Amino acid sequence: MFEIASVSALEILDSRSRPTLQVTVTLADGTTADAGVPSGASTGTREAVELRDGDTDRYGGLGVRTARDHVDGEISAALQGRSWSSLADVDEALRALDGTPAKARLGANSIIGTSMALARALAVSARTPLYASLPGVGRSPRLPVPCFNVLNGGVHAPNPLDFQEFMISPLGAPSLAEAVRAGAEVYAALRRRLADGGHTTGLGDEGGFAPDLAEPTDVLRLIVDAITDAGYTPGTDGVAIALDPASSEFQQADGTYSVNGRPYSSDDMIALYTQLVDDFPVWSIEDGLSESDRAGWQRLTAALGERIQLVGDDIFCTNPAIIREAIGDGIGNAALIKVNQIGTVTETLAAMRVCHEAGYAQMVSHRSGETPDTFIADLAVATGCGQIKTGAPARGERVAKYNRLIRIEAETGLPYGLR
Ligand code: 2PG
Ligand code: MG
Repeated sequence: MFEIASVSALEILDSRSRPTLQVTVTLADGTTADAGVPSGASTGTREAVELRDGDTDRYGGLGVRTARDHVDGEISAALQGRSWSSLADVDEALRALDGTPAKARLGANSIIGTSMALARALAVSARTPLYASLPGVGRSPRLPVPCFNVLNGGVHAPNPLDFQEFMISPLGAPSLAEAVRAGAEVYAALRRRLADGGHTTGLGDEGGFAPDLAEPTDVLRLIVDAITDAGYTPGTDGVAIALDPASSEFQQADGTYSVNGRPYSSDDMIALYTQLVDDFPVWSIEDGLSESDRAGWQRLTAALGERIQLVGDDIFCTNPAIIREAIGDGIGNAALIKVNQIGTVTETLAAMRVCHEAGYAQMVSHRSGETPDTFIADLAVATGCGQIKTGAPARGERVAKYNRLIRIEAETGLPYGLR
C-alpha cells in the first residue's frame, strides 16, 4: 500500500521545440519522481487525446497549460489522501476521473505523465530499478533489439521522401552493447555514403539523415551499402532493415497511395512491398497500409505475414480492444507500443498482454517528439518483448534510451534479442 502526497506538472519543451508536460509525483514517504511526456506527429485517429491549449498567442496554439492545470488541480486532488494498492489501481482511477473513452477531458498527456511518474516513484520507493518494478506481461525480461531510424522522411523531415522511417535492426548482434555499436557504425558509414554522393547529411526529427531522395529503393540500396561498409552482413544474421512507411500520411483522398509522385492502389502497395522484401533484407514493415484500409491490411497480411513482421501502429493505437478486434480480423502480426497512444502504463501493459496471448510480436516505441525520459527502455526490458525503436543512434533524447539499455545490460546481464 502507498499514499500519494502530491502530483504537479510543468510545461517544458520537447525535442521539436513544442511544449509538453513534465509530471512530478511525490509519495507520502517523501519519494519523488518525474516523467517527460512524448508527442507524435503522424498520429492515429483513434489515439487517446493529447490536450493542447489552442491559444494561438502562445506556441502557435500548442501550449499545454490546461493539461498542466489538470495535473496540479483535479488529478492531484483526486489521488491524495487515501491509500492505493497498485499502479493499476491509480491508473483505473485516472481513467474513471477523466470519464471519456479517449481521455479527452483531462488529456492523455496529463494522465500518461502521471502514470509514468508514479510507476517510477514506486520503483524508487521500493529501491528497485524501474525495469524490475514494472508489472510484466507473463514473460521473462530481456534486452530488446534496437531498431535505429537512420533515414527520415514523411512528416518527420522536409525532404521529398514519402516513407517515414528506414531503420536498421542488428538482429545478429551478440549483445545490446554490440547492437548499439553496430547501429552507430552503420550510421557513420551511411553519413559517409551520403556525403560522398553529394547529399546533405542534415537530420530529421528522429535523428536519421534527411537527404533529398524520393525513391525508397535508392535509400534501401544506400543502407545496404552502409551496412556492408561498416563490416556487417546485411540480413537477419547481421543487420536487417525495418521500414515504417507510415502510409496513412501519404494516402490520398481517393484511397490511393502516392509514392514518389506515382499513384498506387492497396494491391500495388502490396506488390511493391513484396518486391522490396525480395530485393532487400527487409524483415519488418510497420503501417504498410493506412489505418482505414482494413481490407488492404488483410490482403497484405495474407501475402507477407509468413515472411516478415507486419506491425500495426496507426491501425492499433496501443489500444487493447482495438488490437483484439484486429487480431480477430487477421490484420498484421505485431503491434507498435506507444504509452501515450493509450494514456496509462497499465493499459499499455494490457495491450502487450493481448498481443502476447495471440502470438503477436510487440515493438516498444518512442514518439517523434521526445524528452530525455528513458521510461520506454525499462518498459521494453520489463515486458521482455524483444524489440524497441527509439530513433537514430544520435541526438540526446534518442540516445538517452539506448544508453539506458546499455546500463541495464551491464547491471543485469539479461539475454539480448528477439523473442
Ligand atoms: C511512428 C512514430 C514514431 P510519431 O509513426 O511510429 O517513430 O512517429 O511519433 O510521429 O507518430
Ligand atoms: Mg509508425
